[in-house]
Parts: sequence; C-alpha cells; structure tokens
Amino acid sequence: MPSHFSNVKLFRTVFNVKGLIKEGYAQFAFAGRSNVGKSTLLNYLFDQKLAKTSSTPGKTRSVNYYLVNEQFFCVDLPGYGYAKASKSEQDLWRRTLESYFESNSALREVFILIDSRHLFLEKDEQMVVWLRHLGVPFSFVLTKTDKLTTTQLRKQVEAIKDAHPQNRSVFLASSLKRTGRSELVAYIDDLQKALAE
Ligand SMILES: Nc1nc2c(ncn2[C@@H]2O[C@H](COP(=O)(O)OP(=O)(O)O)[C@@H](O)[C@H]2O)c(=O)[nH]1
Ligand SMILES: [Mg+2]
Repeated sequence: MPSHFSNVKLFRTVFNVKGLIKEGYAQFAFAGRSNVGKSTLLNYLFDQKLAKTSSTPGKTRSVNYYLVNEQFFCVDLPGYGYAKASKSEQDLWRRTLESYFESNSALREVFILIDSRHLFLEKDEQMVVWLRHLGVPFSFVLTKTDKLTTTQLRKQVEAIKDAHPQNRSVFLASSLKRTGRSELVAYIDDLQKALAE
C-alpha cells in the first residue's frame, strides 16, 4: 500500500505553553504513557525515523508538531506516568497538556496509545476522563500487539470496548511487526477529507 504520509517534516518543537499552536492545520495528537511505543509508532506511520525513540522512559518533554503532506499535523505529546519524574516536572507536564487541549480549535482527534498488555492503568483512565470532560474526540491504539497471542489480543479489545463503549475506535498496532499502519492512516485520511468537504 502506498504511503499516504508521503511528505512529513518536523515543523515545530515546543517546550513551553507559549509556542503551542491552536489554529491553522488540523491536528491529530498522539498521547500515552512513556515507553508505550509512541515515537516508534509515529516513525512507522511516517515511514522514516523522525521521532526520537528510547528505551529510557520519560525522555520526551516537548510537544512535537510533524506537518504531513502540507495538510495536517501529527502531534507527539509528552509521555505521562513516568514514576521518576519530580513533582515540578509532573506539574509542568500537566500544565502543558492542559494548555494544549484547551480551546484548541485545530485539534481533531487524540489517539490514546495503550500497551496492549496493560489496560486500565490509572493514568490512561485519567486521560480518558479528562478528554471527555473537555469534549475532545479520542480513540485508542493498542501498541506492541506482537507481545500477545491472537486470543489474548481479542480479549483485550473486547475489554476496552466494553469499558469505553462511547469512544470512536480501537486500533491495533505493532511497529515491530509492522502491522496496523494502513487502518490508522486510512482513518486519519477519512477524517481529514470529511473536514475538507
Ligand atoms: N515489542 C515491541 N516493542 C516496541 C514496539 N514499539 C516500541 N517498542 C519498544 O518500546 C520501547 C519504547 O518505545 P518508544 O517509541 O521510545 O516509546 P515512547 O516513550 O512512547 O515514545 C522501545 O524499546 C521500543 O523498541 C512494538 O510494536 N513492539
Ligand atoms: Mg517518545
């Protein structure tokens, strides 16, 4: 399948709330706990190594805007739930995300990445409550699906759908095995087209 994300570049890296972009190109944001595989998934979607990956959690503190096809942003949000982060770091993280989500008229969808082995962790559930409260549309991406058997994975998908019947979709992805890309890309493409009409 040809890449729909044929032209991707890092447009802006933001370390504080002042640089956040709230209008203009549509935004599709990617959120999740540190180490969930967010940067790896973005690189898989982009089909190039633009986002920095790491085996040490808690590295990405910035908000990174990737401009795709000169049409929309994929936004790499700072990872949460990093236990070793200090109180002040966690406060900064919360302020940044709060500010990112609030009154962001360009934000179309948040993909909440969850490790397919570890559903219903407190911080992920908090994120869901938060986004629902703000009225921001979101869907789930279960990552690292290569770590589970087909049966285990099916159970996890049922569990998350049961727990969150009102969310839009549950996507499955393994960046390692390179599966799940076309569904995500098609979904973003469709949302993007619907907006343009
Ligand atoms: N088995 C497996 N490991 C993955 C996958 N995606 C990422 N990882 C690993 O998970 C770790 C964290 O990945 P990274 O993308 O940096 O996570 P981030 O902190 O969410 O951006 C790295 O060691 C990756 O190699 C996947 O699909 N399958
Ligand atoms: Mg990362």
